[in-house]
Amino acid sequence: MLPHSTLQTDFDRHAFGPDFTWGTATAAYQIEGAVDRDGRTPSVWDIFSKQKGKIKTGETAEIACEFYDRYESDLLLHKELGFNAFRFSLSWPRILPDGIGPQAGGRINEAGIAFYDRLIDHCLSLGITPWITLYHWDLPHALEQKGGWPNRKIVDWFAEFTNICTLAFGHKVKHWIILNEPLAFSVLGYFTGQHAPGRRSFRNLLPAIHHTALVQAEGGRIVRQNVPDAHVGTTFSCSPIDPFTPRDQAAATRVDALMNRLFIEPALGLGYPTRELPFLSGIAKKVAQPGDMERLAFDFDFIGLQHYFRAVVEQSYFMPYLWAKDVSPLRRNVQTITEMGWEVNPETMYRIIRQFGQYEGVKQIYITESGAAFYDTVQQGMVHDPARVSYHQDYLKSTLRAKQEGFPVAGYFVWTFLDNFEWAEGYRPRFGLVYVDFRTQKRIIKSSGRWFQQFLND
Ligand code: GCO
Repeated sequence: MLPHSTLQTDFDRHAFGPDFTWGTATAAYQIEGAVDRDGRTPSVWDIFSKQKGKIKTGETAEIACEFYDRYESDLLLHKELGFNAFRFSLSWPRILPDGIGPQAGGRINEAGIAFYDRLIDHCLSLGITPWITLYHWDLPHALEQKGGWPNRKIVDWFAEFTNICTLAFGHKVKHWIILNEPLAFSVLGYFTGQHAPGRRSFRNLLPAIHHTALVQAEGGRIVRQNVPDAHVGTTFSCSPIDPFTPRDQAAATRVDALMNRLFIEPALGLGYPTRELPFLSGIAKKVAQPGDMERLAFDFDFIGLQHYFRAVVEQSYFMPYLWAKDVSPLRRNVQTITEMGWEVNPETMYRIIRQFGQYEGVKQIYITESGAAFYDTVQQGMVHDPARVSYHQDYLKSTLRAKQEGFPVAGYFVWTFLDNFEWAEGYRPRFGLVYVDFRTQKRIIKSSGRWFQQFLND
């Protein structure tokens, strides 16, 4: 039971309307484990996380939450919390161990298909609607060896993967998300090297961006063709960008173009934001093939916004191409920060919905991720996380404000269900509503999970 005071909000679930989707979001690599079981081959993250110094804690996701074996009991827990939707991703190397599909000479791993089939059936039997993300960063290593995202062939590789997945699951799953945060895997994976595959060169950046944007639209077209009643969208990481001082306005505009506009604008038929980021004109000059610019557009049914923090930037001559850098919350004396060092500022949820909701082509918005990492500890068998309870209450309130002003917000997915492998940060930052003891795999519902349980069952 929670103390009554922490339960108080001046809104209830009904304020969001009867059709609002309440879900949690996860990703295959962060929870499944079983990385070498039943025919799965390594992804770029398996290779990257074993390289010295890439993961801050030196950990890997070989075991993670053992969701591959525990999905049945875990989903029962999910049901108990009251969420009606579960967002998960398909591990490409579990389904296509060679990366490529049969058309290109590769194999389909039936055991991989069977796992997701069981998972989907289990969701459906519990009355939980499955939402599939096709790509949440675990590129098959076999494809990285062929050049990965900078190789134009990725457009065909992804098309075949999408084709196979939609034909296998499209009769049961109607909600499809093409990509998870394209900016993160293209820029962090191929330019800054902080994420897998850890490549760092400007030469790779433009092709990685362009192929990602093409795949985003092509993937949408394939889903719509194979699953005629599909509800198809894609996700974007996003944050309002504020200038540190009035002099930094131009820097903020450039960072906004990179962080918020780079992938949605081509999808909406607006092209890349080359005016603010002239280096992107290299795409049309050197990377794109004839007809590509039209192929970047796709009429998505919805967009997914993944919003966590506010960003403040200043001008900087040391950061090539962008000429701007982040001003950390610590430097700004912001007290409310998470374990990730991110500023908690609920107002920005409203602002980012408004920013994306103003595009004419955006029909529907889901918050496909929002959440906070804190340093959780178990005390007398319980995990009290009042800061996370407040985070979700406040971010939900801000979401509601945007909805009440008429922005078409249709759902909220908490990042995340279970504490899990937080990419280059390892297991230290815990985002879950459910605590995982990674030594014993024991699960404990945190007070934030209990708060949602009461809120959703009200
Ligand atoms: C991302 C991913 C998630 C993260 C989450 C917290 O946005 O990076 O979608 O996999 O774990 O955002 O950082």
